[in-house]
Amino acid sequence: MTIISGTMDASGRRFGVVTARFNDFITSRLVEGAVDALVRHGAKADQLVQVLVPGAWEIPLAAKKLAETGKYDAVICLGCVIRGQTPHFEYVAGEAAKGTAQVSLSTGVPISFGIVTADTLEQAIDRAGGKAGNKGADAALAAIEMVNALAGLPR
Ligand code: INI
Repeated sequence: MTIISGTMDASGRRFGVVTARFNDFITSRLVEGAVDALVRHGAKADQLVQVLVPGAWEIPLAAKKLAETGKYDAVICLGCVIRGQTPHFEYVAGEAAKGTAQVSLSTGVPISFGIVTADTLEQAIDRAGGKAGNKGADAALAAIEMVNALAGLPR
């Protein structure tokens, strides 16, 4: 059986990062985690580009525009949606998830999902460098692996 899997080598690769400013105290930690993971795996910091958008709702469009430039091997989406008293959470988180998936499939560019969806602020903190790790770093690692896995597919 032939097994195709991606290495974790990010050298020579270019990544776009789309970051929501909403809940910036969480998303800035996700950016730190993502950049640290990319650079530790060989990406050059000066080859990274970050697009800031107002909130998670706006992430898919910015990811699509970045992916369509053809300049990036993958796009990493970072945001934080925290459940409130109204159904707003469901709309924002749902569309961010659906939209990023759609962008990946329609452009063929790997888009990783580093959008924390949490019931409480504490859960979000835990996932932004706290006891549950850093979802920005996880999303960066997923992007690296996908770029290399897709590069290994037969043409
Ligand atoms: N955007 C987020 O990124 N996180 C949230 O928790 C959030 N909440 O709770 O409202 C949020 N709302 C803003 C939304 O993403 C858009 O920026 C806004 O609706 C304007 O289009």
